[in-house]
Amino acid sequence: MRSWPAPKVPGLAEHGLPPAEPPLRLHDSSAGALRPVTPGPVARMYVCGITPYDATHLGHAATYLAFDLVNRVWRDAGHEVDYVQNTTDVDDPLLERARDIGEDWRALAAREIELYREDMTALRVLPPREYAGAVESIPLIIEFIELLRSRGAVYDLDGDLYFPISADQRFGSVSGLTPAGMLPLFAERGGDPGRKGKKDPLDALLWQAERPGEPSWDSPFGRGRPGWHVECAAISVHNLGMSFDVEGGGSDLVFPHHEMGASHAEVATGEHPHARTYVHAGMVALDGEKMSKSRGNLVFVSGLRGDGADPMAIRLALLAHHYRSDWEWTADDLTRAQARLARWREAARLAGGPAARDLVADVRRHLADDLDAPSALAAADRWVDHALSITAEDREDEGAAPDLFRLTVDALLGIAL
Ligand code: 5CA
Ligand code: ZN
Repeated sequence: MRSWPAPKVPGLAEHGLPPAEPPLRLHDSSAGALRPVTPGPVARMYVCGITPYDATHLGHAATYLAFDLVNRVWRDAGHEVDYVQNTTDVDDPLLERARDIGEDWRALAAREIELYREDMTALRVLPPREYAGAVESIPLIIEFIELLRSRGAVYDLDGDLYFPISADQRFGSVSGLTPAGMLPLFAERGGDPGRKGKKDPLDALLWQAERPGEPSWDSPFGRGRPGWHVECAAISVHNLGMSFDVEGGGSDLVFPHHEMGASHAEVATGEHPHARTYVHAGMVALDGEKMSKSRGNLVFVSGLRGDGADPMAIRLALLAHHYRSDWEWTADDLTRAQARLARWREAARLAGGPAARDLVADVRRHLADDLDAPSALAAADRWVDHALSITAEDREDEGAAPDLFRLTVDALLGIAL
């Protein structure tokens, strides 16, 4: 599926700066600790994309910005980045919404994906190399289920196919949860623990037999459509292989989605691990509740843009919160970001300014420390405060510094001034 246009990323090394250091460390959900990520020349990342039944809200945007920082830090360190993202363009909530509003589910998905592309472009998020829709991936998902079947890891329940978690000795290693901790989350997040006839309540649906009035595709196991977890397992392994560097998404995906995906992928390929690091962004809330399409308490990126907000201010507002924290959006977030953006622009327009080499090192150091964007923004604020406080004469001593400031916040933070 078509991705979106890439913003230019200036190379800091081309401007005579030393290579990036230190290496990136990220919080790995499976280890429950910070771990260095150590990619080869090509860093590989899979991030779970939207279910396109409603527009991109600020929670989605915050999550995609976190992984955009990973992408930028890796590029700055000289890696090529192979980034893959999916979009869940057939799923229960999408079909339900399409029915509710009397629109064809394909038209609804296409419209929302287009709006998402526009939002990502406006926020200057680097596009994935492969933007994979679930529908267009059905042949490779079927192949993947066949692979699981050849390993004896599929059983039939009234025409639906299930994955027995007993096939995976490592099941639970991504989330670190006990079965008692898993069950309520499984029920809450699309699972069917109560279905009669399952071997284990936590077994995951791989293929759902055709239901009247719902879309379905031919397969060796009859007409139907794939389950959710197997889509991301198949798309990630097909495009990136096993042991890719980072699998990412919001913290609501740790269990069951990333646990099941890893389990499917490891049993299907006989290799371990699915991803070397599992990275999860915190949840953005509004009015005390997690922002979610099903709750309807949403602030949309497109809504703010429509009201005239500068996308760079939206980006700064989101980056002002650490990606792993759960936080609540308020109108103040945008007001503060607009003021910050105005000051940064003012400093970037000055002829001359204080040396910015230390700033580059500070921003790199903060981002390498589990993407500490709030501290990186504070370091840029200090440079700006100083630039705006010194005399024109002093500024002239350092002719090229505002350019370096501008390049740094562009390359590493994605902020175009
Ligand atoms: N299509 C699936 C992933 S395969 C999905 O979860 N779609 S989604 O539209 O519900 O969410 C898209 C991404 O945004 C996911 O990574 C999800 O974890 C993240 N996300 C959803 N709600 C929030 C929120 N309130 N705050 C932060 N991130 C969120
Ligand atoms: Zn996913």
